[in-house]
Amino acid sequence: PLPWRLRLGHVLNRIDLRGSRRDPRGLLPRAQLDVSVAVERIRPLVEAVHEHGFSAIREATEKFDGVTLERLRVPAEAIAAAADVLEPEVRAALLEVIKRARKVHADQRRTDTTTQVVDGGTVTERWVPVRRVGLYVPGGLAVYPSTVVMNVVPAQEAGVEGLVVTSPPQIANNGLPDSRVLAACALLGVTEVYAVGGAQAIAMLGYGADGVDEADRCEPVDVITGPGNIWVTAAKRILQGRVGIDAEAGPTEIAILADETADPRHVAADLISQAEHDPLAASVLVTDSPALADAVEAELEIQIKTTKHDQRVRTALTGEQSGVVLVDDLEQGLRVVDEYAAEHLEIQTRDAREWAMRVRNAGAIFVGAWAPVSLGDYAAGSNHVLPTGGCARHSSGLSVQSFLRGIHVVEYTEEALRDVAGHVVALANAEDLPAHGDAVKVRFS
Ligand code: HSO
Ligand code: ZN
Repeated sequence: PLPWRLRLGHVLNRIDLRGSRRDPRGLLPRAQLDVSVAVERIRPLVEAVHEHGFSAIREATEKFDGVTLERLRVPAEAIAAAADVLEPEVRAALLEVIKRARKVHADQRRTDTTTQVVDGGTVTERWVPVRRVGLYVPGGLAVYPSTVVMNVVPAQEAGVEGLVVTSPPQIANNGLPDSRVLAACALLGVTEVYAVGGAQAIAMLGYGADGVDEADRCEPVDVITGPGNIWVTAAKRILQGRVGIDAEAGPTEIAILADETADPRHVAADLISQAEHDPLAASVLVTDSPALADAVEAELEIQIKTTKHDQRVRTALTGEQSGVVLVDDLEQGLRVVDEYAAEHLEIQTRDAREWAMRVRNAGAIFVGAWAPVSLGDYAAGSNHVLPTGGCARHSSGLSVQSFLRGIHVVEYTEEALRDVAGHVVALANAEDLPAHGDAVKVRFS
């Protein structure tokens, strides 16, 4: 371990960047997750599903989920029944969060624009939804009806006609996906649901698969979205190109930029909240206040004692991917959080909004004391499928845009083409592609 990385009896690693003008790159805590190794390990399974369909899916499901699949597709009655047994307070909560998410995502819809390039020449950009989308909803350490909402709502608002959800079968639910996941599908009007998880689910979505009969067939999709474990991510990487995929989702992350005005109880609770997802989850505090760092440490010790998933939380917080980064001032803090490019970034500082507006790299930003990440996980109206592992430097979270393609429609009159013909010919010749120029000239000879 390097000298500036100290544990000192704390829960979190300490990384002291004070007095250092060094580029923070490489000094920040982050798990190294090698998807490429998983890609090679999972490729035979993906190929088996491509070749053998149902029998390969069935075999993998037996092995990984301990469930013998009778059919791929969840019967309509089972989806309806799940909605019937849903606890009233969970139903009310889901309905409210669906409403909020719809409001935000409806505003992301794009209108076609026509640009008059020259007299007689226009380019229209048509925004067209993809035809069919597969949404993966993970099982594993937790089940995620909220993720159903976050995937389905933007796809629906984009105008996608074919929406498929797939989620691992649960032994506890008679080999069907989690009952609350099914209930969320019912509330959203999704009727095509498959009881398949893991890499085999991604392969099924990508290649399509025959089930036990005509009604059990899964047609291939055009886009696959949704988080999953490393095998799911690896399978998505294999299928990419044949289908579109969203940004790769690794273990969840929270970074908090805080000064001495932050409430250590809030900061500690928020760090714990995302650590609860996964022993590999990352919780990072960036602060210019050593006093706050100490107070947060003290709070973590108190709060970990009573949190339900204390094992997981402690493993995540003490892991090398988590830590406190001490900085000289918030300007340096801003450079650090930009370099880190967190999936979730909270700003708990004086003038939080101004700092938030200066951040370049983050999946989503939560401003001030009253916007914890958990609000965004469920009920802010924002999306919680967000880029992790630094992908926020180049990618955005799930949105209506994830399900649209912009198609340029080019319309030129004879005169408008004649006017520009010389330029086309000149460039065609410069690229030694004279037939390109000929295709214009032939129209005027
Ligand atoms: N924090 C997770 C989303 C989630 N949290 C679902 C609770 N349920 C990744 O953004
Ligand atoms: Zn969460």
